[in-house]
Amino acid sequence: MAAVETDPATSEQAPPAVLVDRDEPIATVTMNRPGQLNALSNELMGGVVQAMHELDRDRAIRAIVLTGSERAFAAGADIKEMSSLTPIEFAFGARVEQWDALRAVRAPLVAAVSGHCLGGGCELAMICDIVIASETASFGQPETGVGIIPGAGGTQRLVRAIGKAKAMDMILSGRTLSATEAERAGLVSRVVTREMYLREAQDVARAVAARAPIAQTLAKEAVDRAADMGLGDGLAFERKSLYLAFASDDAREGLAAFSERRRPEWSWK
Ligand code: CO8
Repeated sequence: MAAVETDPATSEQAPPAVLVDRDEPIATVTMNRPGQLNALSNELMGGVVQAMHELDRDRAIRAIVLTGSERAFAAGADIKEMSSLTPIEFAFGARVEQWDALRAVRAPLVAAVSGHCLGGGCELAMICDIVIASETASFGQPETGVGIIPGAGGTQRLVRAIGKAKAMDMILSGRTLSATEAERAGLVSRVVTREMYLREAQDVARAVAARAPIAQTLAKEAVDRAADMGLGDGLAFERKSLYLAFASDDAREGLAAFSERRRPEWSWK
């Protein structure tokens, strides 16, 4: 498992904040501050972004799993680090760019969530395309309890995922959702046992990676656009994306392979 290079000034003795394990065609990115429940420090977020972008540019990698530890996917932004920021440093520092950079990742992202998934941790899971949860996972947006509000999509993506009533309850009362509740509400794709959550997420990533990569990228973009567009514009965008997929060599290959009863070979063209 490779460690993402971090600032030598801060990481000489500290273990790497992010680990990357390649097992083509998938890779697993592990947040590695277990003692701090994977609180999202600048270094940790920087490591996640760097790893995601390197993997996203690598055509041998077709899906990425993002995970933490069994006790915590991530317990939110690093409160101790954040408390020393000035508002201007907050607004114009790396943090905002890091979140925008994750949104731009085109490869399918599968979150493997166990334990605490709070604040920025829950927002990170929501940026992923598929969320696999351990039965121990617990989802929350507790930011108002420390005097701030969700700032990486919690007031927007959560409402779209589970609706206003439940989102307001989580954000204003600090209520957490169990994995089963989160699945029922639409925040989580699948719930499995504590022993299986990472393996299940990697199996899902392999299934995603086996399908036509251009079609997967276009499908991901179209689904993401659903949140930004009215139905008419969304349907028009979907149709254009279908035509683009249809123009690919991989579409010819996939359609021929079905008729010829063989496994398709994707060329990414
Ligand atoms: N930040 C920093 N350190 C943390 C965090 C955190 N979010 N969460 C846990 N830790 C640390 C603790 O300080 C403790 O460290 P130490 O042992 O050195 O004191 C260690 O992790 C273990 O934590 P606890 O002892 O508290 O463990 P418990 O099992 O007792 O409690 C909880 C677990 C309930 C998860 C508790 O740690 C907790 O409430 N954590 C904070 C949760 C929270 O409020 N999260 C929201 C943070 S704000 C946010 O995410 C805003 C995102 C905005 C992004 C904007 C981008 C532009």
